[in-house]
Amino acid sequence: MASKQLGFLCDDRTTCIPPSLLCNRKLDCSHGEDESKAYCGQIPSSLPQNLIFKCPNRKTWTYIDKVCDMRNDCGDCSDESGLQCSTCSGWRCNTVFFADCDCIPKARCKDGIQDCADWSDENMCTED
Ligand SMILES: [Ca+2]
Ligand SMILES: [Ca+2]
Repeated sequence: MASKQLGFLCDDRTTCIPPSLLCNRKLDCSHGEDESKAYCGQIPSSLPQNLIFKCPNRKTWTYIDKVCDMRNDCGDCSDESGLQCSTCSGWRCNTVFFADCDCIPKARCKDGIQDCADWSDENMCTED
């Protein structure tokens, strides 16, 4: 996980939950304030604005802990772009699945399934 982690502090002032657990329909704070109307009534504007990432395409948004997690949450990979994410902890290539951006998890190297347009995930990438 990235180092700049911000979270949501529950009312007990001890439990800090990852932003993406806010309004996920599961009670993660002991009193359920992470699912309260105050935060979840008008998503995303009711959410704490420092915990969300507005996609540059202005069409959608995601939680800040979903930025640079190797998954395409903005739909156009803008949450995974090299501008956002300086490092790729997996393997970087042009991917063939749109759900992936240009960085795939190392676990998908040499797994017998093509992830990169040039097959480099199966030919060159090593899982370590
Ligand atoms: Ca929750
Ligand atoms: Ca993402």
